[in-house]
Amino acid sequence: MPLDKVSKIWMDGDLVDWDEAKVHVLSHSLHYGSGVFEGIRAYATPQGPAVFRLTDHINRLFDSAKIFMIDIPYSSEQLIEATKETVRVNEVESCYIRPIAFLGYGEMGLNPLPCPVNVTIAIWPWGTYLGDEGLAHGVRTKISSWRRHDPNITPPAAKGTGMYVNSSLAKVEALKAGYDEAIMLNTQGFVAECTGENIYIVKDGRIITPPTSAGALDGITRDSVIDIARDLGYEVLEANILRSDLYLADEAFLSGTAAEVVPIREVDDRVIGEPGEITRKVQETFFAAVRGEVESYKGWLEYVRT
Ligand code: PY5
Repeated sequence: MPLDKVSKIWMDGDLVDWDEAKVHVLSHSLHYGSGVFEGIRAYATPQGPAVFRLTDHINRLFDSAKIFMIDIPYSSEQLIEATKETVRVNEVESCYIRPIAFLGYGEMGLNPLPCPVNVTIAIWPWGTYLGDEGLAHGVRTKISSWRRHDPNITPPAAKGTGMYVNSSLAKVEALKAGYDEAIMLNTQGFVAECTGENIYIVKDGRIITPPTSAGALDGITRDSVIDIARDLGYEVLEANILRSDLYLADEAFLSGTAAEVVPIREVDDRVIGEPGEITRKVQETFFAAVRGEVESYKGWLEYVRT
């Protein structure tokens, strides 16, 4: 899927032309995966584009940076404003937003501390990550043979660029085997998450999602889904899930900024089926919330036009 270009990318304080947003081949992060990033979406609303939980995403970027001891040379307020400005100047109504803080040119040793820190914010129109068919009827998933990060090998709480080689290995394995997405177990064998999404099962009317201590990212969509589900009157539990719990689930779904809220229709060829009622209600409410149609969730929207 080629990228749908827009006009400008924010680069270290300037808005530069899309085709000019380039970095040196000896950038530290290119060699060692030493960057941190975020995935954010802006949705069309009657008041113009609204960035979904922008402040929470930028705060998580700073948390990831703290874990890797990357000193971002901007304040969170500056990056929030820069994100809004980037959406505004590109004149889109909705888009995906990718801020990244990476270590640039200057040092090639493994010690990242002396490296310059560069920050860019790019946006582009991006349809739902796992496809419209998946969104409507659910995706086919496979448990990966690759295990998720162990917290004492690489910290799952950080969105570090290099950490995504683990996701890519699992994603390719699943795609080559004819599935849409991989589910990853942690080193203890409990379900952690998917390659770029959190995971949930529904059993006997209750929603269960793995805790962050199982290796799940503290997803911002996950946090929204938990709030939405509880407001709808469902019980939500953060608890360890076994792969057999996935096979025997009444319903299952995943969530993430890029993927949004997507039903799971199969796990390892065990059929869960068409999206169930709880999945549907949570999904519908999520989409209504991001579009500004639910009064009580309007606090999640950060408008780019003032
Ligand atoms: N788990 C992992 C490993 C993730 O990378 C993501 C987000 C999530 C969970 C969901 O977190 P959130 O709800 O805060 O988005 N993944 C990125 C995204 O933009 C990158 C995907 C290509 O969705």
